[in-house]
Amino acid sequence: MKLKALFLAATLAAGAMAPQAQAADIQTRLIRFGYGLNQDSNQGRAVQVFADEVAKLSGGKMKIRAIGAAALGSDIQMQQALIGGAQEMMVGSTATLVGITPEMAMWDTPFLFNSGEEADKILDGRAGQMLMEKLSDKGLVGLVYWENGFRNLTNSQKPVTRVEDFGGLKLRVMQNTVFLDTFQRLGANAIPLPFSELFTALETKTVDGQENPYNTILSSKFYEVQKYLSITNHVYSPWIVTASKKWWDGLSADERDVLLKAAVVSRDFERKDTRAEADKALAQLKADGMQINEVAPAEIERMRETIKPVNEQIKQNVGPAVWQAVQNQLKAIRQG
Ligand code: TF8
Repeated sequence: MKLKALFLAATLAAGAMAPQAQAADIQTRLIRFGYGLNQDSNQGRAVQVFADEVAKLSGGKMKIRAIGAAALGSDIQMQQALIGGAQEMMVGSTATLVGITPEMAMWDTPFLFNSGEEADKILDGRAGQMLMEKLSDKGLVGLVYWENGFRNLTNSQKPVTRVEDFGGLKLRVMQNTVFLDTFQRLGANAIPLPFSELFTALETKTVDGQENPYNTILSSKFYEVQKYLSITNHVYSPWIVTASKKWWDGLSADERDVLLKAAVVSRDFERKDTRAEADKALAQLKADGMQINEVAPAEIERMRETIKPVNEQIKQNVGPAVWQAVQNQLKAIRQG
């Protein structure tokens, strides 16, 4: 009887002194997490949520050092740092991964998704996970997709209302052959540039325009250097949270678990936050002086037709199996 009570007391005491995080195999770690947008952006806010969640789940042992505004380099530079093991984590566009993992071009397919919810299902489902796993041969680990969002066109020259209006526009595109091909087919003079050089390029008129979701046009202050915003919603861009595989392979199962769980929390926050902000951002951009036009459905249809051949290039990049899997899954979703 006495022994049993003693045992119980000892167990309780040990329990009180050893919360989950301390019992788990977790080391003190400093994790550099880079991103390209400003701290005051949907990307910056979600990185902070991730950092807080990692701290909470690891009992304060794993510390995320969030470094925004491309202070660690452009998406492509950060990817190389992750592959080499010089940086632990980042979030950036899937489009900038296409040079490393051609299958990622799937998400650059113009007009692929009709809504964010549709994108969530495909990205979080089998196809999205399949493509994420392709990164591991290349030295990267994909954790979750976040929403960058539907992309719209801005420029300093004129409202774009018809396909012909792309003619002669010097348009910055992401560093990716699919985007280059898409905008060349529309007649633009497409110039690939890292995002980190974009504001200056717009300001100095090295380029006339660019395309990004409302959230980014707002958080990167493009309205200061761009007069016209033409609503095209021509493609949905995901962001992807990645880790250096070299580094990841040295983590314990418990540490990986912390990061994966926190990544899911950040994803759910980020999508909600981004969608809520997108709804308000358009009005804000108007208030900031942008001239906004919605491209008519018939003209969107002409855009769609003009860039259809791009799909052939994407199919080649991703392989017929992935392409078909995504199309089938989409069909199933749309049939409810
Ligand atoms: C772009 C993307 C950017 C992202 C960001 C820097 O236009 O849309 O928002 O790459 O992570 O480059």
